[in-house]
Amino acid sequence: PFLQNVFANHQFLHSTVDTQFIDENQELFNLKPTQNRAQKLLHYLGHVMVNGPTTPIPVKAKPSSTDPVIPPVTMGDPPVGFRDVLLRDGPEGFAKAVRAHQGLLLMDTTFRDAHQSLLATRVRTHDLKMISPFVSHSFSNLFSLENWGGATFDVAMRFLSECPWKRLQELRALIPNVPFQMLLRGANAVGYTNYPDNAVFKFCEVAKENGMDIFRVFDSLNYLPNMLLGMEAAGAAGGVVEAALSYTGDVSDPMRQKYSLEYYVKLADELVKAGTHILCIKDMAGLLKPESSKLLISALRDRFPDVPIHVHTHDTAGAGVAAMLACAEAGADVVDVAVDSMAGMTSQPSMGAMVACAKGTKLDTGIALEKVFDYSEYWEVARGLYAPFDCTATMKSGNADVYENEIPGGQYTNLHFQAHSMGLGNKFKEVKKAYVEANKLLGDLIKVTPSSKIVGDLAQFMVQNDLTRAEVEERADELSFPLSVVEFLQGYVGIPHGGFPEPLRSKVLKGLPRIEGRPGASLPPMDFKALEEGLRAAHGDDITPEDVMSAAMYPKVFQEFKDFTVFKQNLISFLLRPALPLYIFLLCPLLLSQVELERGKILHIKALALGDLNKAGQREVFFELNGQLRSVLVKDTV
Ligand code: 3PY
Ligand code: ZN
Repeated sequence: PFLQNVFANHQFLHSTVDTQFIDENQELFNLKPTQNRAQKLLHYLGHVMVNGPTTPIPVKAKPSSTDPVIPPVTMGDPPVGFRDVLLRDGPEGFAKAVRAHQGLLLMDTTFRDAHQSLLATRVRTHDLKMISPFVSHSFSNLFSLENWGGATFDVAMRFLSECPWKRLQELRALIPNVPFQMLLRGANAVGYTNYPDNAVFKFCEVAKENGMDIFRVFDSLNYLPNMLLGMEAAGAAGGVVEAALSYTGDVSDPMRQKYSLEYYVKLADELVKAGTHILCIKDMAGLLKPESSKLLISALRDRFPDVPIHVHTHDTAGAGVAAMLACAEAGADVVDVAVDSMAGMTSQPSMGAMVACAKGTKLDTGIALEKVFDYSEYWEVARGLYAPFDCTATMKSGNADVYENEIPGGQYTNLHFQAHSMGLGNKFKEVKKAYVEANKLLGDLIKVTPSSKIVGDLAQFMVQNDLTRAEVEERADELSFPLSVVEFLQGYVGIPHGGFPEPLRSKVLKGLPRIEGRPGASLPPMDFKALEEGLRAAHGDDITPEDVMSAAMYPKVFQEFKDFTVFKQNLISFLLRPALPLYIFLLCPLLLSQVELERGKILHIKALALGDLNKAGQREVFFELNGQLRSVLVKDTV
């Protein structure tokens, strides 16, 4: 780049110069990696051409070619909603209004958990935006719309080339009246591991500034210190704190008493004592049956008459509506649903079914069923655009075996996809059985991101190595366990209820260090100033506080996102139908002619040919870049 700068220099071209010329023209040292970025871009394209789109779970189904129809929206401002109450009366006043509300309130998960569970989190902002005015006008009486957090944060950058913050800002502008809700993984924020405390605080602050209202805070082991940290962070940001007990086991089964009614009530005591505005039961695997719902919710209702209770579930077994009705009858104020065409199976129970079942009773939701039908029709067609990511490509129904294996909704879908994409469709049952055994080995854990992944990793390890639980226990000191399992045993995730499994822990760890107490407490604070400076040096001066938080959560993912964002956004302008999933076009780089890498910097790219597989398992991909032949070597992983 330096020599190119020299040759492009006006003074150099038009006069006789000596070396002083270099001292006088400092811009020659402006070595921003344009070349480098072009090369990275070719690498990226080459990778897509050789290995297909960067997705862990591609299936062969084609996206539908029908665009969804947006139902008509009445003119004018949307009706007043609970967000107006929140803005006027603050979190405490909001909680009071929720508790005083007659009838059942709903949270709609269509914008987050539903597609995280059914469509591998791939729904783009575009499709959310299109239907947002309708949501704002038709469902102003929702308790909230869950539209952020959980896996949506990293997937947006990683697979959709979208800024998650921009999604939040855009949806906020379109839906001013319905509270927004996000899923915060306690001390793990929106990541998979503990962050320094100040990163969690800052994250919540920036989320609140960008329009987030309600923070559902959980910890994957129900480890109280981690939960308290997340609650404090959400509260300090001015958000509504919704502390969530992650539910596992079966409180109605006297044989399963590790996670008993007393256990949950005691934990709820701590969360209420810590000042949660709302108490949530997070049934991430969909294990609540009508009877256990009744027991659990009545116990909590009696104990905390003034605290709103919000219940989350998944419909994996098919009993979701029955369980949520039982919760509502036992005194829950809010339950979670997804619009009909995005509901059922590993997603939430159906909004339409819930609205219809409650209609005319004391639980009446006040939601118009005809509006739900229109909403559902939009999503039925929009869902078709994501067919390659849709779990129904392989999964045909839910399954009551979830009561045994306790696999959370999203993970159930992922494991099913994985078993099928490895040609092990008939092995899913085996994977699920191994999951049960792995859970027992680890001491019967609460299983939700990331503890669910630890159990899943151990299960996969057992299937791959053909190991039984007894064999793992016996040979624990010689086996080479997945890193996630080792780190869990070291204490990096927190301390599980009932402590770590022994002698497994000692056998696996031997001399490895053990974390005492809350893992984040020993992490040094994040230096945001240094982070921001680094980002400015790498990406230019338009780095925002939101970018800094993205990089704080996911440094590498953010870097790649930033390197390619202009390119990929440009790519969108090549889309014939903007509703088509972006990756379809990433598969067709031949469609490209020019790419504006950044404003004014245009690259002309043509994909020429794909070379044969070499001995190292790589292929050479040939391009023409600005008229010059270029090639990149890409590892063929297919
Ligand atoms: C997440 O952490 O993303 C979840 O949805 C957990 O249930
Ligand atoms: Zn969920």
